[in-house]
Amino acid sequence: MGQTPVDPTAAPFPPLRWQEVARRCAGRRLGDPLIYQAEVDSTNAFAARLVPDPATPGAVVVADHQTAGRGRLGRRWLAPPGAALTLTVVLPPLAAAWSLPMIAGLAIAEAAARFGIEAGLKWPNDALIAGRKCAGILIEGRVVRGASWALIGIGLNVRAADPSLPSATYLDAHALQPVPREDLLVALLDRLEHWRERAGTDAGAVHAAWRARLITLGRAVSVRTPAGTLDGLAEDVAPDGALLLRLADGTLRAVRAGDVGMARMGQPDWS
Ligand code: BT5
Repeated sequence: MGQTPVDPTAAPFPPLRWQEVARRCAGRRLGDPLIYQAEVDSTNAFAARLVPDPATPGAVVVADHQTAGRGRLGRRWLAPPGAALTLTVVLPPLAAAWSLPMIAGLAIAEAAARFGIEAGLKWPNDALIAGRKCAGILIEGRVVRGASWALIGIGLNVRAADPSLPSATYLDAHALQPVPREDLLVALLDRLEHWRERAGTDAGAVHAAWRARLITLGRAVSVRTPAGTLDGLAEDVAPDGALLLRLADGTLRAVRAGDVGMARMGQPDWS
């Protein structure tokens, strides 16, 4: 299915019917309370300001528009107003913080699957459809009285992607009919809750499910790390999520942070 460029003169996308989402999440572990903002700087920044008051585990901040949406390493997250799901889930201190990107990635892929869309995961924090990025995850922490609260930020393109991002895609471009953002958000929180509980009882199962969805594995990659770029074969992922990279000299290197470029026609593409 082709992608249609965003027409700036077209009617704006309708706001999220957040009251409906709040009603459907009432009494659940995630999404009660659901805090809606029509416009905010960044849902992660807003959520950080909320912790610890109210220190509500499972609180979700969702916005229709971010004026300063954040990616990793100072990068930006861009989305036309009302076109994406942009949210942050506030979780209490967790022992296995390394499982958070896994949980979030699995939740994105499984929520998309409920609408017949197959999304793969790119190490460490992207979701892709047909090779293009449809979602990103930003995990941040907020330390309060020695305890580190987790902020799971998710941006998922639904109606459109920002026209300045040629390698981005959005769910509706791959769906037979428009994906209702309300249903998608409820599905996303449901899958997050499922995998978060699983992480507490069977971390190995979370790792295995995440690993099975990683499209990065088995490919020749270039990984930009804080210490420089590494080329090699993305062989596997360690239990803590580190990428295990087989270098040309045969050694196996565990990479904990970086951006993966996958070779496309001989040129690494980091987008
Ligand atoms: C990420 O960073 O992909 C994490 C994005 C997390 C966004 C959510 S939205 C809700 C919450 N509140 C926030 O403020 N942030 C989180 P990174 O791996 O650094 O990727 C950033 C790069 O992806 C940018 O430099 C662009 O190239 C590209 N990009 C930006 N917006 C995009 C979009 N909507 N779709 C696809 N690619 C995008």
